Amino acid sequence: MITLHDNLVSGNGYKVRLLLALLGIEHHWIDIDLDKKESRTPEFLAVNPAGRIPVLVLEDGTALPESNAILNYLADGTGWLPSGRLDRAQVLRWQCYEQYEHEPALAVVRAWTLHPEWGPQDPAMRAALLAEKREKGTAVLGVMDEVLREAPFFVAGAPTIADLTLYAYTVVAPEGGFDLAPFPHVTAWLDRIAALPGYVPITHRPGTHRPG
Ligand SMILES: N[C@@H](CCC(=O)N[C@@H](CS)C(=O)NCC(=O)O)C(=O)O
Repeated sequence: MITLHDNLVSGNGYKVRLLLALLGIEHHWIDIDLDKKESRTPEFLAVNPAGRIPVLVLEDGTALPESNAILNYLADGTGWLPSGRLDRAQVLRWQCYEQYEHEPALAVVRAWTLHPEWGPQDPAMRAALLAEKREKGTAVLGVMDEVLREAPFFVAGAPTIADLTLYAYTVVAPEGGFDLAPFPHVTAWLDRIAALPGYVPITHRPGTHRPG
């Protein structure tokens, strides 16, 4: 059986948890306690030298880190990854956008809000970085709202892993102080995702397995 190394607070992990639930794929789930730095132990670094969750470990022991790579692996051959060349490129486009523009703003502001001990501790530097990330995050939400004004989902008019990639840290953006009310097309899209059969919220805890 496949195994997901993960943590419930992680939106990157949530992307994968959500797709596993939507596809109904049975899996082991291992909770990696980030506060206890379990992602940096020698044992975990042997699984992912980058020291990050999520990591999917396949039946043959191959470890696949990076949330969006895992989504592509799991979605291959399903409706969550379109078969057309251009549609697949559009999925990749939104996954690149998420990693470069969306996650570094929305996810980082949330992480530093939930965990004041994370990020730079110099008050002036922290305030300046947070202000910059809030501005960028608000701009990203504006881009998403414009796209969703014209289409119900990001690619090919149907839900794909592009949506799950963008959904995970958008739905929890208010935990970082982002107001979603000015983005009605984004909030309507969040509702459409939450209505999908098999949907689970970020707080849903799969059966937990501790190593050893
Ligand atoms: N680009 C990676 C980012 C993964 C990532 O940032 N993981 C965080 C949790 S969301 C983590 O493992 N942090 C613990 C650490 O860095 O030790 C992905 O999309 O999976």
